[in-house]
Amino acid sequence: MSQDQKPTTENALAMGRRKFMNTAALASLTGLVACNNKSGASASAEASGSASAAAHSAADVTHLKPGELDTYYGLWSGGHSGDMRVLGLPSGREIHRIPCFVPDALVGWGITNESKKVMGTRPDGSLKYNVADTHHTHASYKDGNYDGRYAWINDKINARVARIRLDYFICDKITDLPNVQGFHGIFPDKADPVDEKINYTTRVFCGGEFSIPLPNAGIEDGSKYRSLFTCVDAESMEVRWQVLIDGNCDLVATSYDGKLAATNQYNTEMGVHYEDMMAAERDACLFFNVARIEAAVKAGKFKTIGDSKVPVVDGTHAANSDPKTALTAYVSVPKNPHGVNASPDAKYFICAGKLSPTATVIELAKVLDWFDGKLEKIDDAIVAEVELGLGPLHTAFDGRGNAYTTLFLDSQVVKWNVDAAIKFHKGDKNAKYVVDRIDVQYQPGHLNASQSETRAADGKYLAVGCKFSKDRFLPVGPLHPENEQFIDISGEKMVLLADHPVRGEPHDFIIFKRDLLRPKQVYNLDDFPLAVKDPKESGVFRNGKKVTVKLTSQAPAFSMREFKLKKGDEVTLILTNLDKIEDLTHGIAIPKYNVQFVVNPLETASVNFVADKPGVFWLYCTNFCHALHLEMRTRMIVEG
Ligand code: K7E
Ligand code: CUA
Ligand code: CA
Repeated sequence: MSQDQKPTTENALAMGRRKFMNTAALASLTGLVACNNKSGASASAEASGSASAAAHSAADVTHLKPGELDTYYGLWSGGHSGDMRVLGLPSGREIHRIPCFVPDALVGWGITNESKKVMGTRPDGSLKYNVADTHHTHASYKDGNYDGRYAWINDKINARVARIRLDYFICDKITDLPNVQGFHGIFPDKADPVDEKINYTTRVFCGGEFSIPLPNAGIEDGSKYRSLFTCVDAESMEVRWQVLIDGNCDLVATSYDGKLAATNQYNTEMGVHYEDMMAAERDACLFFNVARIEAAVKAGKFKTIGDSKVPVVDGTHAANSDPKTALTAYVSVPKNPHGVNASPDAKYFICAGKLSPTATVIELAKVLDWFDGKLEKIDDAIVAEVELGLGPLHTAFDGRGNAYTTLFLDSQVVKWNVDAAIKFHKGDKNAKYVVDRIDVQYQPGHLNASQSETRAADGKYLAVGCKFSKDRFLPVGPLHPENEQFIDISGEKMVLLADHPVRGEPHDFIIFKRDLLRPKQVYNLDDFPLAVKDPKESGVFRNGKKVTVKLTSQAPAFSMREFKLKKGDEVTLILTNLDKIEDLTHGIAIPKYNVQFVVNPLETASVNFVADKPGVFWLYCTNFCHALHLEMRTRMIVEG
């Protein structure tokens, strides 16, 4: 195969089509085409029929036998659903959805007092926000690998960051970022820049994408708008500090030594119209010197903005021209880059060009040299800038020196070798850096490989989030699902294994080995201050109009068969599930009162409502828990 170091659209497409035939043919011969579209079927008809045994068994890995467990977890952003999805891979089965920013009727997220406290409420008790747009999810690190403590996910709409506890797979904190709009990229740090003993995540960095007046007043002059880069404490979830910057933030990456964080910038022009945002030929990858920023905050070299008490240091060009004191460094990157990813060998950040057909490789040691006054020009930290194809967006890694970049416009993933790209950039025009290309269906955004963003990148699987599915699934009207594709990257050539429809719009995800997590399947009764620890504590406790109803569940009954209220009572209903057995969840619904939530084994949850409707109401269990599940009811009598 000829090496296309400078791919034009035509040769990239022509080449891709050849590949597509091969891939589709392989897929058809391994049975995948049974549920596939006609392009796959016709391709298979023309195929020579020489699918290798290796490809066959590779495809089989996505089809687990009944009862078999997956070997990887995937944490997927839920997109507009405002939740996090948990997948098992390689099968791609969705196992769980963790509600975060948006109510979820299954578990009663946004209904129970406990979940509303996490989500945030207005003074009248209603939820502060009902919508979200999650893009990026990343998990906490230790020693350069996931440690199974936490994951974080962003809400772009309302500039919130949610933390997920990975022991119980629940969202336990949501933090609003002050003075930020369009909070986009997020990445936890992997170590402390100063204290070597802290080899785990203690900070979460958040990129503010949209520039606004600071503080936000209705000012039309866009040249007065700025963006902020925010650091959130991983444990307390308090906002630690912010950096005022020129341009904007998009995606975020962090170095393995904790010294550097970076964000790619597509709007260094600080334009307010999209034409203006594309005016310059180059934008930037903006580096943050974490230790210096924290020293500046400690030394009181900050201001605050509006009502926020968060220290804001100055990271603009004007304040950071001297490398010896600079908090930030702006590395020039071609036209409206998208995506910045850290290579698992800890050496490089790679920015994809988006409007430029290139990827830019930045060597982190050289960025640190610049901060130390040992590198004259910050742009000399660029060690490669190579053409990959049209519309490069995001990059993943296999731990064997190869990078995989999505090409949005070419509808491809290109596999390329980083060292070869560096050699090519240095002048060795024989260095063949493009290793393989594969067509994907269609227009890929994010991709990620198994363990990609860790030191333990294992180069087995690659998932690709395709923004358009077009003809890949049964038609369901105008709103198409997206197509998440699964690719085997264990060999020299990529092999497409499976398509999965997914509701919009996940953007990003991570994939890691299942033994990195040890989830708990039963709660601890003592973790709930309101727990009703014994059925004998059940009852209706009245204090004037304020009434507390304490209830427990144990299959197949609630602790009270009935209870009485008076019209107008302000009720807090507390339910503890005293069943201790794994998978024995009960639910409770109150007809006409808009209440439904579940309690998992040894969990306690509560709701508030006003008993404003007299009558008889059957509270019933909503999870089929027992042969007598249908009989699991409690009569609530509201006297008029
Ligand atoms: Cu990570 Cu979609 Cu928010 Cu790229 S963004 S695709
Ligand atoms: Cu408890 Cu059904
Ligand atoms: Ca630009």
